[in-house]
Amino acid sequence: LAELPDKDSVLVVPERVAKGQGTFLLTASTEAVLLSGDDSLACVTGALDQVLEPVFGKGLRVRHADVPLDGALNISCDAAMPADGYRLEITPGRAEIVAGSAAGAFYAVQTLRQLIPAAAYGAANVRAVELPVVTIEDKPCLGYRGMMLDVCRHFFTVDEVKEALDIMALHKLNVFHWHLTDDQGWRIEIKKYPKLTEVGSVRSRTLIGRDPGGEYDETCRYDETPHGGFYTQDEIREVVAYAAERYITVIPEIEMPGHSLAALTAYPWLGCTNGDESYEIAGWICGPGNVLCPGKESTFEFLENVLDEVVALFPSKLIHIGGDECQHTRWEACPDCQARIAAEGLRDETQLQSYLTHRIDSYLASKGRQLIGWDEIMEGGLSPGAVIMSWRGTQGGIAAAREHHHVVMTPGQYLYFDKRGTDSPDEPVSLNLSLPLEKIYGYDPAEGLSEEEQQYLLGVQANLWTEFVATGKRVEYQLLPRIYALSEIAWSPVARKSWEEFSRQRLPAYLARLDAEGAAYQVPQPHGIREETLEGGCFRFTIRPPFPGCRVYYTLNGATPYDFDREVPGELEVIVPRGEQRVLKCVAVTPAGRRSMVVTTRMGNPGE
Ligand code: TNX
Repeated sequence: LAELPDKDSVLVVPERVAKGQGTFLLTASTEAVLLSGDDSLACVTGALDQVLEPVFGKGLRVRHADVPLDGALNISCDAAMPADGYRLEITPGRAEIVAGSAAGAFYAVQTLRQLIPAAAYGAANVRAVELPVVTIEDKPCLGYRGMMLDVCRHFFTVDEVKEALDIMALHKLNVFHWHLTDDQGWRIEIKKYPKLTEVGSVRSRTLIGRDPGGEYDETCRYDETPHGGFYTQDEIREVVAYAAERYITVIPEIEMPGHSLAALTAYPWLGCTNGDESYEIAGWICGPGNVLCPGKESTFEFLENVLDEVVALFPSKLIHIGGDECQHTRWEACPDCQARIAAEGLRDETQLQSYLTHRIDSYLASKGRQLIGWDEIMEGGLSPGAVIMSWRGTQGGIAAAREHHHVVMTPGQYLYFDKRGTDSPDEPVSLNLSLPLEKIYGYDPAEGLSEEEQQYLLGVQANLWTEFVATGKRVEYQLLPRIYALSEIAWSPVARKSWEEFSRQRLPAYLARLDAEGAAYQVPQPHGIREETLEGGCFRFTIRPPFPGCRVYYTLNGATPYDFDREVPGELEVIVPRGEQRVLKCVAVTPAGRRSMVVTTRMGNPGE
């Protein structure tokens, strides 16, 4: 592993780093020089502005030249380099970015941002920053580096979506999967079917929680307050353009044939009961009646009309059609579905879903697009052009790759960012499962795939479902710092990854930076203690803060610790008198005042 430019630099491990002596002085009057008259590079100057305006209060002056200039930040493209790759070379005389494409240059600018001291950020009036002399060569190991945001379970404004895109861009991710329709709301304006948003974007109540330890429906509680929102087509175009400026492709998801309660509420004739049934958009859990009727031609006409408007809005080659968690009960009792099964010689309802997927697959292909869906779409027979998004573990993805279909790995056990970070009872209400950072970091998307099969691995994606995520800040909290680990999974070859080095060196520096920038993020718990019950009477803990500058406070009486409580002195000794119990609670507090989840350790002699 190459030495990093600085112990406290926060790079995703690059391919090659060579650190030199000295610094380059980047000032508000340094010029950005675009070489070789390559017009595609012009958009990179926007990225530079975004990085440098918060430092200098303005962007760099841009000029064109034929050769690199001293004292300047020179940017050029070299077709011989890997497409998304780049070289960032900083010498005392000048800075230079040579990239395989404009996207590569964009990533170089993100790396440059990480070389700027955190303290310069947001100041907006800094005169000069010292960049360390270094050569960094880098390229991503996976082409598809994605993040999914569910805007149905809770609606997020255009600005909130843009914030999520900004976070993605900083971490060099390049696919935003936008989950736009579900049982809890239809969020994209479709001109031909205005009720989809007039009716389908508002529901009467929202899930707020459930009994601790309770599972799903039985113990859910709702707020009984209307919730709604949707994006106009202009807003969709605005988001797509904003993403494109960050070299992010937006893949829209239109769920079918399940998870369709919002569409059914707007247009009940899409269901199996001929419009006789009255539907109601769900607060969360809904029954088997959330499925479209694939027995009727009118359903396909609807889907094709919707997709016509969708493909006009999204330039993405891949279009996501959902396909997950579709219950087939309604189809069993539907004369139209049964007639379709008979007419098409299908074996059962599972094949009926596959029939729908096949038809939509060829429809999208006729428009020059490609279908992608959750791994359930494989059941009943894989559609020829389909790309599989493997969420129920990795098996679906592996099976699809064996059948020479492209796959995106997004297994729930590693990459579901809606899960909570720890098992602390203080965690905000979330899915009843936890996903520690180390588990995310350790995921290898190529696992289980032979070398030959790996050519079908497009990449990885993390999913943020939002049943329990109600605000933009909470989105940020669920993503950070997890998306840093995701970025390294997607960007760095497995052989270069090291949890030790990541968690001990780069993560603390990264977190200190997040803290200084005022981000909402999951503050790691203090090191050296965990959620557990210990037997005995005398204990000694060596407790360390999650990153330098944090302080750790504790109580021994079961109360929640605050920053006016006693501070852990590193080595903490706890003596439990005979027959008694002690509850040690610790919390880390960052320089910006953010708190970790409390760690609770119970101690004593239960037998006495
Ligand atoms: C399953 S993951 C779903 C989502 C839920 C998620 C968490 C997937 C394709 N479907 O609809 O939000 O579990 O509850």
